[in-house]
Amino acid sequence: MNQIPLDSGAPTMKSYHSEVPCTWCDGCGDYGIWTALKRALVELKIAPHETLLCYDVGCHGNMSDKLLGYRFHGLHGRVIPFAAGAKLANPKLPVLAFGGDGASFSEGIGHLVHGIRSNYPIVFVLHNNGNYGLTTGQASSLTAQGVPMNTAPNGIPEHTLNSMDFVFSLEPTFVARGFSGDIKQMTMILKKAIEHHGFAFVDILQSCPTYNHFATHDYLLEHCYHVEDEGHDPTDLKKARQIAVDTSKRISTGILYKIEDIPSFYERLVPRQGKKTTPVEEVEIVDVSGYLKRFV
Ligand SMILES: Cc1ncc(C[n+]2csc(CCOP(=O)(O)OP(=O)(O)O)c2C)c(N)n1
Repeated sequence: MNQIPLDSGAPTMKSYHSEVPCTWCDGCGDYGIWTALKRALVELKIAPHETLLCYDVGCHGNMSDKLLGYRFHGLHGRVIPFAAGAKLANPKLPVLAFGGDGASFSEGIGHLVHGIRSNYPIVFVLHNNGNYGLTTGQASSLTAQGVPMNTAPNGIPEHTLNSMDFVFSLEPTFVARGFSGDIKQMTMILKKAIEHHGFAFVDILQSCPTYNHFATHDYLLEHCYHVEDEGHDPTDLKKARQIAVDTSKRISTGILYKIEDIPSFYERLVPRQGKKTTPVEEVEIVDVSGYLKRFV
């Protein structure tokens, strides 16, 4: 049965098991991200009923019924506002939002801008497969220039958006990058992102064997390196931006940037100052019939 288990014991990978079979292509990076997500939640002892997982529309969004827990599967490009709203209503709940590069850097890019600048206390995981996967390989703004795609047989005429430079221009408080073939490092990244108290931007370079023939699993395997192995200081903004942006020779992965002393959006809300309760705990039934009488 696909019911959320409410056991009081520590969660295991099995607690997240859904009987809905996966439909991703063989070799899709979504399998790795799916596994790392469950591992991160289990290692943080977060049970399926203790978190909210919000999915955009796309191949990655089809993960929403491939695991148990409270899940929301929304409109294309619109996952961030929903996740932020849910989190502000119930700030005690870890809220994670997942979106593709088509949704997040093309169609819904405005929401990403305001998610980062607002420092909403949520995790945003970018399934960065460099194309619109579900609708069969159209170019997104993160597709490499000159590469033939289904809607651009001669390659896209526009230049590729430098997503990391863009993200850093928005003054983020947490930026990480992972690779869908590295479950161990992705698990570490997701755990740190969940523990971050502001907006955690997690870019996962995801292999898409069907439509992405420029940043393949093998290419990413050969080019990615762990910043933690090179003693990177994630509080060094200048260095973080530089290693995030320059991927010409090799690709930095790990926690690239993190500062904790910037208040989140919720912490900045004046009416919430000093409140011990959350908005969902304050919801009450109000009799409005007295107000309605004014209109009759
Ligand atoms: C508002 C809206 N625009 C377009 C679509 C059609 N659509 C559905 S999935 C998709 C592609 C998703 O690509 P991406 O966000 O990169 O995620 P991926 O499938 O690669 O994981 C598109 C264009 C839609 N469902 N809703």
